[in-house]
Amino acid sequence: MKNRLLLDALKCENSRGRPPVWLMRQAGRYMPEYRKIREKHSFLEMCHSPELAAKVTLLPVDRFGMDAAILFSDILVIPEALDMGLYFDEGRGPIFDRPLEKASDIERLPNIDVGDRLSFVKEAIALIKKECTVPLIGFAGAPFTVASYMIEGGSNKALKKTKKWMFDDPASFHCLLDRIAETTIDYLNMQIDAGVDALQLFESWASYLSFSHFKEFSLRYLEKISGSLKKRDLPLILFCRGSSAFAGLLASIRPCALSIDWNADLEELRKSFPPPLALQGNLDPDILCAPHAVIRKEVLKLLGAMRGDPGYIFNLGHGITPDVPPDAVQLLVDTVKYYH
Ligand code: 1CP
Repeated sequence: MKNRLLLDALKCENSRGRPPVWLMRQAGRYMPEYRKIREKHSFLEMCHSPELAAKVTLLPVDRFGMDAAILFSDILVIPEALDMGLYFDEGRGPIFDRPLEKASDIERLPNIDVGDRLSFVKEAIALIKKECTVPLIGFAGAPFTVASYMIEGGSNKALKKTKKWMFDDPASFHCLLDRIAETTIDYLNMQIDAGVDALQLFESWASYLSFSHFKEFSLRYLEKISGSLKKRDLPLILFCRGSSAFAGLLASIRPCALSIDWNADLEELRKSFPPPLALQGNLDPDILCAPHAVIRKEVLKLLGAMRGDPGYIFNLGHGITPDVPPDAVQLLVDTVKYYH
């Protein structure tokens, strides 16, 4: 691996004068090269094919010069492996044929050998590691977020069924979170064995939880997962929508890094969370649809605020959206890379 900037920043030991840069969802629909492959294959076919997943993982690194690669896959391959019947509808996003509707449905989830059911991920990582000159980030969804898809039956921006279950029957809701956490631990340990250099957990829908419910239904499982990874020194990044509100709680379980949403003043937040905690974020992804002068100004503003910070990783506050023009991404990356 030639470029170790991300790994240095994760240890809060980056003294290169500029932070590493990568973007959540960097391997996705905003790239014409991605859309070209996608014309011939469904999204799940791409996830299931180690060759295609490896190729797509490397697309943004090769085109834009990112300092890290993130495995091309999805948080929903875990419920797919648990026989939930996942498919992607072009208009509606992910859909499960057999959503969980009641506590007894949890018993229906099979005990799986992750290394066997998700071997395509292992193979993709091996292929990527052969070619990649930057650190490879593996990932999984956090239990609350994954459970919400399994209960809602797909993408739903209200989470009414999930929260109803959580409040009506917290005991069985915990059973489900625990089942997902156990499978996720096996899955992340498989990714570690296959050679990833860092891991990120996505608790994308944490912002639906109150402070105390976040502690009970999210944090507890993030802690369980982070304490069960077989390589204790492998850097773990925690991403949450709502991470600025939950930063103190997240830091209390001692991850390597927090990925912060764009609502926070990162420079201010840094004062409460000094190294050795690394911080990642937090540009508003919609800025990438603004005129170039605005993008440059906002990127420079964030770089200035975090200047000289040995544990800062430049990223967005959430994933890049499909409407972002590729030249905006190049401008962002170049502005970070030529900053001094
Ligand atoms: O149609 C297409 O081509 C598929 C679009 C797509 C892509 C490119 C989906 C469907 N997932 C992905 C890749 C993906 N998903 C990655 C790959 C690595 C990268 O480039 O970052 C990662 C890390 C994810 C993670 C993911 N999937 C999350 C957590 C991150 C986040 O943004 O909060 C979530 C919530 C999903 C679910 C998902 N996958 C895809 C869709 C459309 C959705 C639903 C999103 C929603 O409910 O709004």
